[in-house]
Amino acid sequence: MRRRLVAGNWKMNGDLALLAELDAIAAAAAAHPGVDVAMAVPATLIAPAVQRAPGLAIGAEDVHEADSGAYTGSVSAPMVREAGARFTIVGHSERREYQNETSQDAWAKAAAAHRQGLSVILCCGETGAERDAGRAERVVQAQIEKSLPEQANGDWLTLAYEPRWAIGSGRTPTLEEIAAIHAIARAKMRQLIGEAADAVRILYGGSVTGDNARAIMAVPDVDGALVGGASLTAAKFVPIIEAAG
Ligand code: G2H
Repeated sequence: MRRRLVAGNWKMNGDLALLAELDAIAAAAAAHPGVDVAMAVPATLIAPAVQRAPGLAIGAEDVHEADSGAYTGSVSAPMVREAGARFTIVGHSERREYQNETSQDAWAKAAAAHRQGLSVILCCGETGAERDAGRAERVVQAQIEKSLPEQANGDWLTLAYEPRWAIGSGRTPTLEEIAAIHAIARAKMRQLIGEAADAVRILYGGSVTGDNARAIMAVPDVDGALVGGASLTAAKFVPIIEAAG
């Protein structure tokens, strides 16, 4: 039985003042012990977020694949772990789009994070053009094939399906479209890591709100949500936790 996970992703937003939102989010998480709640924040906010909300799983939005070295501006898995992160996102579509990251990069980053004992949310998802061309399923299968670490299991890895055209757009796929991709993602993981795939959670991400979360999380093989815009305030994020509970 997979526990539901509701994970926020602040992206390049937030400051020390915004950490006050974590108080009500942590309270909602405590009130819903059957739901795992996590929040990925900018690297500079990890330590103060952990201090503000010690009961909440605070994570990073990305890590470099190397533990250290001459990579100006990058942040490594040991660094975010030392700051108090318990997990990291890797392979987010905004990293793929603006930093030209590939599925192979996501694989290496996931492995680097796992070496440090961090949990990983590994993202995949097709572009609008790929969906329009009828290639969504094949694209997601290929991304999983290239990015899923061989040693992946549900103890430390979560997959997130985020159709790029749904991110921050207010548009979401139909529930049938979500179900279809989650089913092929599960099948692809089974092919790659066998029965361990059954314990790997698959989150849906892309314009999740308090209004659509309940219906989306009722779809088979949807084990929670990765939430961007609606994670920036407790008023918007708490209803998603409640919908999962
Ligand atoms: C997808 C999602 C969170 P949003 O990127 O990762 O963002 O909920 O704003 O579409």
